[in-house]
This record gives sequence, structure tokens and C-alpha cells, in this order.
Amino acid sequence: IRITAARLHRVRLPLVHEFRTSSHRKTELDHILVELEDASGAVGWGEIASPSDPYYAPETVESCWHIAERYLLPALVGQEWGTPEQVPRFWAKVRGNQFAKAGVDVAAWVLWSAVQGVPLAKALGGTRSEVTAGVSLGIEPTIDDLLIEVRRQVDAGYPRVKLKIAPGWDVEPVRAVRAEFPDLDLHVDANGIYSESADHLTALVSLDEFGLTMIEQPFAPRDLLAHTRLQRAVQTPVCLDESVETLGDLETALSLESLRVLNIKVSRMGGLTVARAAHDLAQQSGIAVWCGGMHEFGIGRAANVALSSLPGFTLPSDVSASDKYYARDVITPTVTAHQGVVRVPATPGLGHAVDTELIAANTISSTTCVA
Ligand code: OSB
Ligand code: MG
Repeated sequence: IRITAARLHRVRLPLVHEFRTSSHRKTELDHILVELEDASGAVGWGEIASPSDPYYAPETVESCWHIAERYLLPALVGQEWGTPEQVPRFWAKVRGNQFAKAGVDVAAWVLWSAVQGVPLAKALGGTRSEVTAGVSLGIEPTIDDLLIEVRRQVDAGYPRVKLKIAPGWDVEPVRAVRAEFPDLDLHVDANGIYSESADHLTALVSLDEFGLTMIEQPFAPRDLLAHTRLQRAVQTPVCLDESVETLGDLETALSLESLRVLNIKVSRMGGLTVARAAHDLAQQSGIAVWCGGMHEFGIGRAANVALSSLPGFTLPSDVSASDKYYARDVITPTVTAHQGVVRVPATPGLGHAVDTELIAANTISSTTCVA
């Protein structure tokens, strides 16, 4: 395959419900859609799902645009390649910038699987025809508001709920949700906001009494030893998200016993090839994995669904139906869930048509790179 043209589209969509975490607050999202075209005219789409501010990871929408436009697309366009595993080599010199890389990597996988006539999930080695989704709920103004949101999602059929926590919004909201939903598969995500101060540790250890499935990323990304120490002190499995950007990070975290569960995100790991390798390593190491999300539009969401079809993804994902996030999504049909179950498409490539009209109507800026 030879890419002859590559386009970036910065697209803005409003969220149906404001989302707040310990690190950010959003009512609308700007994601960069990546469109790769090969010499035969075939097209593959990917999505750069970076948050706008550098609070989850160091990247921003602007940094992703810059890296993709200046480094990733020029390195790829005009080059000959056989399989998508070869694509990241073109930008091997570029350090970090996983979100930017992930969007281009996904576009290459989508293009390649479409040209081969195989579903993206099959191309990756996926074995499931359906995957189970949970939901991730943000910090709400009050505990009553949170209970309303949990009720809404449980009624929609989602079997697992994750709650964002932060100091001052942890033990009490979890206690309230647990009291009303005693059997719910429930876990918490702190996005790295806690320290090992006495009051923070008291709160984290107190969460042990609520039968949570996991505590996700309590401490800052590089603080692997803090996660190791917490895991020794609590029964609840510690899950890593932000800490694991590369396979090397995962190896280090495994050898330090910093985690018992891994959240694998296509965006955070720089694409499907690395995300799949993380899945393989976790599986060999006996660590349960699940697929996390970054409020992706339909293109990134469909890639997450495809990744989740790999055999090691045994825990419910954060890849909920499009309508939890957006009134209109950029693919047709949109991603849907019935009782929390999402079907994995069996048609070639992405398995969804891309709604180029909706994209054009919501595009803020675009650029093209040609051979
Ligand atoms: O930590 O998983 C996270 C959203 C933005 C930034 C970080 C995270 C999240 C989510 C949302 O939890 C998951 C989703 O529903 O896409
Ligand atoms: Mg997380």
C-alpha cells in the first residue's frame, strides 16, 4: 500500500452530558479525524482523541495537530508498506505523542483491512462477535445527581459502572452508590490525583470495604512505586491507565507489582499495534485487561470495539454506545449497545460508513499532505 494523500479534519461535537474528572471538565470535544487515501483511491479513517488540555496526558489538540502535520503524515505519505504493523516504523524517531500517533495508526489499520476485505476486528486477531460495555461517570454536582446518573445507566442495561473520584468526592459518593446498588459491578478512577499523604491514603484504604472491582490510577503516572505500596495495603485490585504508555512501562509495572488490572487505550498507547502487544503481554502475565476510552467519536469508538474483541479483554470496557456521548455521531450506523452488549461488525474495514456530511458541517479546520 502507498498513501498518496493524508488529510486532517479538526471536528467539534457537543457532549450530551457534561463530563468532569479530577483533571478536566468538558461540554464539547474537538477531535482530529485522519483520512488516508492510497494509490487505488481507497480511504481509511482514524481519530486523534486527545483532550484539549494537557491534564490527562501531556498532549493537546494543538500539539497533536502539529505533530501529525509536521512529522507523522510527511513520514508516511509516499512510502510503500505491506501490513499496518510496519507503519509505526515510519515515525520511530518521534518520541511520545501517543494520541497523535494512534489516530494515524488506526487510519492505516482501517484502510488496510478494508483493502483486504476483512473486518478490522478479524485483521487484529479478534475472536469475539460481541463485547460488553460499561459506563464511566464523571464527578457530579451532588450525590443525588450521581445516583440519578447511575440509575439511568443501570436502567439502560449497562452491567458495570465506573465513578470518577477525587479528594473530597470519594468515600461518600461510593458509599451512597453501593448502598443503592449492592450487587453492581462498580469501580473508581482517580486520574492520578491522590498523593501518599495520610488523609489521601486513609480515603483510598477506606474504599476497600465497598467491594470495588478495581481502583484505577490513584497516583500520578510516573509514581509506580506508590501504586505498588497501595496494592500491598488493599484487597481491591489496582488498575493502571495513565502510567502505561509503552510496552516498557507495562513490563516495569508488572515487575514492580504495581497493578493487577490494566486499562488498555488505543489512544494512550499510540495505536492498535502497540495496544494489541500490551494485551498479549498482559495475557501472558496473568493480568486482566479491559479497553478504556477517551470519549471517542464513532471512528475511534469502532476501533476500540475491534480491539475489545481480542480474547484477553475479559472485563467490561469503557466503550459505551455513541448515544451516551453524542446526539449525532460521525459514523452510520452508530455504535449501539443492548443490555451493555455491543456487536462487533463483520463487514470489511471499520464496519461503519463515515458520515462525511456531518464531518464537513462540524469541521473547524483541515489540512492535506500529498506525496
Ligand atoms: O481516565 O478513562 C479515563 C475520559 C477522559 C479522560 C480520561 C478518562 C476518561 C474516561 C471516559 O473515563 C471513558 C469513555 O467513556 O470514553
Ligand atoms: Mg482512567
